[in-house]
Amino acid sequence: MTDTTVRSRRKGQREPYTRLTRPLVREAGVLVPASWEEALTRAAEGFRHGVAERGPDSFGMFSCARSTNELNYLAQKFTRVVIGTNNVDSCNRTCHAPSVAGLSHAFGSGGGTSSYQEVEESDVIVLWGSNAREAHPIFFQHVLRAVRRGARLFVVDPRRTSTAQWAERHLPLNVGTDIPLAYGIAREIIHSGLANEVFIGRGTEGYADYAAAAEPWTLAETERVTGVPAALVTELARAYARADRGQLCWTLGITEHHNGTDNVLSLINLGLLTGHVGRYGSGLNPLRGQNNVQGGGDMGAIPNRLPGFQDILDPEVRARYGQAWGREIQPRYGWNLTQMLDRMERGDLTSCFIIGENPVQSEADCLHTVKRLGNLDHLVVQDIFLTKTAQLADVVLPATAAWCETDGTFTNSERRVQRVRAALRPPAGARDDIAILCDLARRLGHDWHYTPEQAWDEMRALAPNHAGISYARLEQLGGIQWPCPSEDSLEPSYLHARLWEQDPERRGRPAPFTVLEHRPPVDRLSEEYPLRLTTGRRLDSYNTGVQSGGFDSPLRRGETLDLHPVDAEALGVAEGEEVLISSRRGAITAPVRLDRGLSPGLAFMTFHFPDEVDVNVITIEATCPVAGTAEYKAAAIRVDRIPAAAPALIS
Ligand SMILES: Nc1nc2c(c(=O)[nH]1)N[C@H]1C(S)=C(S)[C@@H](COP(=O)(O)OP(=O)(O)OC[C@H]3O[C@@H](n4cnc5c(=O)[nH]c(N)nc54)[C@H](O)[C@@H]3O)O[C@H]1N2
Ligand SMILES: Nc1nc2c(c(=O)[nH]1)N[C@H]1C(S)=C(S)[C@@H](COP(=O)(O)OP(=O)(O)OC[C@H]3O[C@@H](n4cnc5c(=O)[nH]c(N)nc54)[C@H](O)[C@@H]3O)O[C@H]1N2
Ligand SMILES: [Mo]
Repeated sequence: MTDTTVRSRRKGQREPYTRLTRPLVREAGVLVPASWEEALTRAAEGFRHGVAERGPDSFGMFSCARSTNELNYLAQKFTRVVIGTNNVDSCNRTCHAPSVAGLSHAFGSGGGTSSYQEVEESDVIVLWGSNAREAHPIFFQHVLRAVRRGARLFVVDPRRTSTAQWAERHLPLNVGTDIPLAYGIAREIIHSGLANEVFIGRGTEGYADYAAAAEPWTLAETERVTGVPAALVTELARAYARADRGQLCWTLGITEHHNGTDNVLSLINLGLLTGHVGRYGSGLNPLRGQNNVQGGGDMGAIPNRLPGFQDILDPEVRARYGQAWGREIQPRYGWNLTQMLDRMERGDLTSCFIIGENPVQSEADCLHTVKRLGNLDHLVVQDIFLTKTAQLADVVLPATAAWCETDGTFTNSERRVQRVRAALRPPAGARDDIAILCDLARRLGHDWHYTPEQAWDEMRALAPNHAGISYARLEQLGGIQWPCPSEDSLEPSYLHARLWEQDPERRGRPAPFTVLEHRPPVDRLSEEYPLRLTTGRRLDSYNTGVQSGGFDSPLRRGETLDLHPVDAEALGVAEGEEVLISSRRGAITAPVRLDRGLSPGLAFMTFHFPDEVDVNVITIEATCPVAGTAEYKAAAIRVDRIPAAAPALIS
């Protein structure tokens, strides 16, 4: 533990954040109210100055996965055209970037391959590292409909979550052992003669190496490493392989690891092995995080893709967009969010525009993030609340809330674009995200005037997979899945049917199996830090709690350290007792809650109450080298009783 200050405040209901209704600017170190005119001028001048002094790559944009596709389209265009860099990203980096990386590696496209309707009509559903009952409650209704129809539900999670309680079988694996478990399942499928030879022969490559790599993962070895009883491994393997329609859905239990992309690939391997992809009812689906994080990436608010998920390194693509936008696109990938934070530390990235993100509380090892943001010359935050991140800004711009106060579209985890409409009047003084962005662009020499529909139409004229999705059609059909290249037709609800084609020409690039190595969590358990902490969500709260923390709810019980009763007893702590929780990064305090759904040695916390218990002070920033996502799901901690004299420590 390097920082001995304990970060916790009195538990209980925090003061609600009040909606931002006036711009703020920093004067003599303090944020003070300002007119829109002054705040916008300061924001724009800061960016202009930064670019003039240090070039466009000294700028970074964090775009908002809560806001509309139209805002995300314009945020990436602002970055690429008004500023001239590809440094644009969003919370997808903390979340499903490994899913996008893994799926594009295998199939050339980063979207989930199936649809909710197909999930309802499938025979076997595997929810892997996903607590959908609490984190995807709407999607979970589709799962339950399938279960009522007789589908078999398997849940792979170290904790017996409320999702697992609905499952026919729960596979309680040790944190960070997903690759061994996937290999054990694969070997069992292969040895039972259940591999889908037709699909493997037609649609894949690299099978022999993969099968050889699975060979050491006998049932005994799999059970030893993962902790999952061999009988459950066999049962899942056979059920999934024999299913006529099998759905494999995953979320952060898979992605939020130092090897998140490898974890995703280990599940894709299972889909390829069984042929559960590329046909109706079978699919490989990441259930995405924030309401429009799928859309944000589709719109190009990521450093390596232009709208429509088109690769920036493709010169033809770049030329097309460059021509339409009147500025050449840089022929290289920008920095992702993780890299941008690193570049702040090194002094290379000096001005930053954060729209609807709260990295001060959401980043792993967040005290480090605060230091990095503190290095910036110019920070502009556009949010609906004065978050802890906004409190560090030079200029704060009050926005309207996309989900209820603005017009536009969102895209969900089944790639379905849907209209959203302003249903509430925004508080006086707040301005629409798009209007603010246009105003800033105008101050920087670009005559931007966009309605949401104009932004959308400009985007779909450039992005072939969105070309057929007009507002009129969305109105008429209630929602349309991409790809949708034509206004006259609809594509099937699932992707990659080509992989089943007999004709190699039509089949195109085969999907590769990937040979993977098991690499356990970076934060090793030791005598000093003997417990495994995993972090995640609860139904009653949302992310850093900015939007969900400020009102009373009979459901919400505040932050706790969830422990198995066996550990609590060994530590001599009782339910409700406030304890000291330390990792190699820092320390916090929280009351203990007993949970028999955990296994001994495993603890759980959320990150929903950071104003009271800032759990990201103790999480580790070890990141996936491919996707940049941090290992939020595996920290090593110790828990100590707080001696009577210790409260003086607590700040
Ligand atoms: N109510 C609510 N809903 C939300 C959110 C919210 O804050 N509140 N946030 C939204 C966002 S941004 C996202 S990204 C999604 C996230 O949705 P989920 O990923 O479902 O949520 P988490 O609770 O973070 O993690 C899921 C599970 O991963 C398990 N897990 C931990 N380590 C491992 C491991 O090594 N292997 C496996 N297989 N599993 C492991 C945890 O025990 C946990 O139950 O939810 C979205 N929906
Ligand atoms: N320990 C731990 N930490 C985690 C995770 C974990 O599992 N464990 N999960 C990670 C994941 S998956 C995610 S996605 C991140 C989330 O990280 P963040 O995105 O940084 O956190 P949120 O609390 O979702 O903050 C979203 C912000 O958007 C603002 N906002 C909402 N709507 C609008 C709008 O329409 N316009 C504008 N301008 N602003 C708006 C909200 O007020 C809020 O400040 O956290 C990550 N952090
Ligand atoms: Mo997320």
